[in-house]
Amino acid sequence: MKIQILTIFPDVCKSVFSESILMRAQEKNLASLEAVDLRKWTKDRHRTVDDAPYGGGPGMVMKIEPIDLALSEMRSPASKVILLSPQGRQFSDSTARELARETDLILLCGHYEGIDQRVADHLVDDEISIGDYVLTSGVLPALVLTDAIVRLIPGVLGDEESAQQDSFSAGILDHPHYTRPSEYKGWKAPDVLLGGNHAAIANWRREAALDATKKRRPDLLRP
Ligand code: 9D3
Repeated sequence: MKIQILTIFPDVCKSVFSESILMRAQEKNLASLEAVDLRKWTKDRHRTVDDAPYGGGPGMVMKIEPIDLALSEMRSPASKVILLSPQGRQFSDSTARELARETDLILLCGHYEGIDQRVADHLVDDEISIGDYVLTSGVLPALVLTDAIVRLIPGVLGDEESAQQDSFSAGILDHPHYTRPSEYKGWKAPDVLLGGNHAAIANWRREAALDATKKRRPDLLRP
């Protein structure tokens, strides 16, 4: 799986790519992660990627030309190009699973007030948002997609972690977790977890997960 993030903030991506599970996935050759600087395809002295909006109004709009040149050079026949934008369909666990089946993703990040509409209309295959809140750019959403997708690639997580993965996508919240000490400032871990009765522990976890879901995310129980 190759993921390229096209952005004016490549260093933000590089720092995320170089830690923890994303780093490990690259070392194991399970993922190739690349941060690509959009300014590479500018021709003027100021490396301009934006301009004032036609029709007037505040803010700046990203120009189509550097994006078109970049995508022409970056894309292969297998590439799927995704624009991160507040107007996109909302990202979810099922979108992550769908995208994890691709081999070549190009994630295009918007900055400023928006992107020339002709980019969405003619140059990309899909348009995705990560939720209804306003961020300053599409770079964090691109990293959110990358993180959610890469952890689904077989072999990226250890066996223990991937079992966890199943229970999370089962549409219910995880059960609470505890570790030593069994009592801290008078706050106790549940006794049942300290005994060795594995059937009782499994029952407690199932009930606790269901209780947490009913209380905090009842929407997950009736879809
Ligand atoms: C005034 C209208 N704004 C749209 C809600 C303009 C605007 C704000 C912020 C345009 C772009 C942005 C930057 N955000 C993204 O590019 C973005 C985003 C987001 O802000 N929230 C959730 N998902 C995403 S994906 C890309």
